[in-house]
Amino acid sequence: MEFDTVIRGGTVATASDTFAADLGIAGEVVTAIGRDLPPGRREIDASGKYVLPGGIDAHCHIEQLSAAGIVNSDTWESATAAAAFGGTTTVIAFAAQHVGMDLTRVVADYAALARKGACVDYAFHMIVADPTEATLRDHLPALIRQGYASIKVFMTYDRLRVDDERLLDVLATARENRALVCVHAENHGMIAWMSRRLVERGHVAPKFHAPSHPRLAEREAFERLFAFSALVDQPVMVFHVSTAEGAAAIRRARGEGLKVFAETCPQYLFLTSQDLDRPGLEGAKWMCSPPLRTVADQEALWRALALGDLQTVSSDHAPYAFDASGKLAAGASPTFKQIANGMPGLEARLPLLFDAMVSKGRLGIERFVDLTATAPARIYDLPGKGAIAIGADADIAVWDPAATVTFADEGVHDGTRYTPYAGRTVQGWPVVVLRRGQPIVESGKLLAAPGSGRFLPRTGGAAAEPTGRLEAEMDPARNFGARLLDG
Ligand code: DUC
Ligand code: ZN
Ligand code: ZN
Repeated sequence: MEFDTVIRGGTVATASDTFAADLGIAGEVVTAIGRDLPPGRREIDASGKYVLPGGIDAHCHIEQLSAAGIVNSDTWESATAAAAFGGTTTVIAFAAQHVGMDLTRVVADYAALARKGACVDYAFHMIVADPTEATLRDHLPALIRQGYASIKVFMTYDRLRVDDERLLDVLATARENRALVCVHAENHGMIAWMSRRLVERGHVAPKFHAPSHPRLAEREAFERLFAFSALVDQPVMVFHVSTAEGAAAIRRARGEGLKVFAETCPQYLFLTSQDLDRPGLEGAKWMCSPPLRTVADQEALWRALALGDLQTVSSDHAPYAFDASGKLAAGASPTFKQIANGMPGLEARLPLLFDAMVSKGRLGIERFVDLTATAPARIYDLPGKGAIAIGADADIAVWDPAATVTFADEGVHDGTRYTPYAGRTVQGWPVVVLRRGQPIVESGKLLAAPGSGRFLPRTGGAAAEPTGRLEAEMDPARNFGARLLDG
C-alpha cells in the first residue's frame, strides 16, 4: 500500500465511534484506517490529537448582495480562508435572487465568484425572492437538475419575503423537482409592527432589534410553515432556530410525522440579547436575524440538539464590517432598522462547539462530528463528505484538544475585522486541516490557493423525498378526483 499522506497516532472520531488509528490517504481519498500503517510520502504526527472529518458549514453568506444593496464584507477567498482556519472544509453558500432578477443569471454570477476564490469545496442554496412563472416553470427545475438542489425562502423582510401563496408555489415546485426548501420563518407583520412602534417611540438603538423580532413571530411562522409543508407534502429545513418555542414547535411537527429538519447556530447557543446592550452603535456587531435570545433559550436549544429535533449547527456567517461599507452603511446614526443583520461565524463555529461539546463534555465528540459534518453531508446530499471512511474524501481536521485560544478582533481571517466572541477563551483548535488530501492549513498558515475549492453538485437526496402522505384535500381519492400535485 502506497500512501501520499499518513496521519499517524491520533484518535479518530466519527459520528458513531472514537478509536485510535492511523489514516492512510492516497490521492484525494482515505484508503486505509488501521494501526501501524506503512510510511507515507508525507507524515502528519497526530499523537495526542483528535482526527476528525472537516466541518461542513451548510449556511453561510459569502460575497452576497443584500436586498438593501450591501455586499457582505467577505470575498470567497477571505470567507473560505476563515472557514479553513476554523476546521471547515465544505461550505454551502447562497446565490441570492432579488426581485426582478433572472435566477439562472444569478446562479451563474455567484458560481463564477466561487470558482475564482474558493479555498474549500462548496455548494449553493438558491435564494428565491421572485418566484415568477418563468422562475418556477423553467429556471428552478433546470438549476435543480444542474446540482443546485436546495432553495431558501424568506417569510419576512419587505424585499425578500414570499407571501403564503408564493410559498406554496415554491414548495410545490420543489416537490415536483426533488429539492429541499430551507426557510427563514418569522412572522413579517409582527416584526414590522413592533419595529414601527419601537422607532416611533424613540427606541432606535441596536439593542431594540431584539424585541422587534418577538419570539412569538418565530413560533407562528414555524407552525404556518409546517401546515404548508404538510399540505404540499414537501420536506423543509428550518434555518436558524433561536427560541424554546420554536424548538418545541419542531418537536411537535416531527412527532406528528412531518418531514421537518432544523438547524441552530452558535450565536443562539453562546450569546444572548444582553450582548446587544452596549454604548452607542457598538451593539450592531451583535445584530443578527433572528436576534439573540436568552439563557433559557440556549438551554432549550441544547436539549433539542440532544433529542435530535435539531440536526445541524451552521454558522449563518453573514459578515458586515463595523463601518460605512457594512453595519453603518446608512450613515453615522442609523436606527436598528437601518443596520444590516448578520455576524461572522465561519471560523469560530467549530472551536466554540468543540470547546462546549468535547472539552467541556456537553453531548460529546461523536455528536460534535455528527452535528457539524456528518448530518449536514447526509441532509444536503454531499456523498464522500462529512465522514472518515474508506473511499471518503480526505477532508480532515487534526484537533489539538489542549490548545487554548482567546478570540480577538485582530485574529480573525474573514473580512469583518471583528468577532462577536472577543475575549472568550476556548480549549481545542484545529492545527492541521486537509481538503481532499492536501493540507490547506498548517502551522497557522493558509496553503490553499484561491479557486482550488471544488463545486459539489447535489441532488435533493433522501431529505427532499416527500413522505407520500397526502392531506385529504390533496388526495384524489378523497377530493373528488382532483390531481393537484405533480411528480
Ligand atoms: N437570515 C439569514 O439566514 N442570515 C442573515 C440574515 C437573515 O435574516
Ligand atoms: Zn434567514
Ligand atoms: Zn443566513
